[in-house]
Amino acid sequence: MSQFNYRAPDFRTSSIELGDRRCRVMFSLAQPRLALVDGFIDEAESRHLLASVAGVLAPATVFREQSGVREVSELRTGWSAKLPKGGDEVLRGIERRAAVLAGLDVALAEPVEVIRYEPGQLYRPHYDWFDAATPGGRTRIESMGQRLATVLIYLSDVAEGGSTLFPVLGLDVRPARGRALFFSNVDDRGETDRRVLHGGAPVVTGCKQIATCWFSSRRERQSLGPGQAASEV
Ligand code: PD2
Ligand code: ZN
Repeated sequence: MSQFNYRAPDFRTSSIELGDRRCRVMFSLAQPRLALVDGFIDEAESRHLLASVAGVLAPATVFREQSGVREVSELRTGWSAKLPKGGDEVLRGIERRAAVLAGLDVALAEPVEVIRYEPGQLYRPHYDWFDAATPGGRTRIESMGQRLATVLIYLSDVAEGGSTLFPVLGLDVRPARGRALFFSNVDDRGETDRRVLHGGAPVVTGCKQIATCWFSSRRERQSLGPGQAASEV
């Protein structure tokens, strides 16, 4: 039996309709499901996200799956801040578009995280999914669900370095402002996928700014309103 009943949209088309805009598919893979789309976010929206985190960026943290705590680590340097889910009209539009790209209900979107990398800063290869064999991973999955999908939105170009790398797939995605990279963290059987190991290469020159929208298998408890049932896939 599948762990999760999720299969991402088919990207074998030259463009994809995301509700309020049609984006060009630059590149896609069927296995694992992955797509790079152009024109996902416009300049005003990028500037809005960056302005929303100005002054509140803090050193980025990683989730330690053994202990279940988040901490600063050399595995992930750079600066980050989370934006309140559905915090304003621009953010709601971006969350809705990311949900259509992922083929998931927007209620499953986690708060968008904006990340800034300066020269030398990086995110070492990792999985976005949580490991159910670890105590912290198991607790996370039980409370908030498993990470089913990731949408990385590039808010800036980078002069040199800063690619998103997939060592198992042999992919190197150059950041380009306005593009979004989607990938599924589970395979067609709904099992966590080891092929989507990925990281952010060190920035060499310039500054890399991205926004990450992860989708969980269970909507967050705190986002449930009165009388709303928890939805799960
Ligand atoms: O900044 C990146 O390219 C990157 C790479 C891997 C971001 C993430 N993972 C992430 O935010 O999960
Ligand atoms: Zn990641």
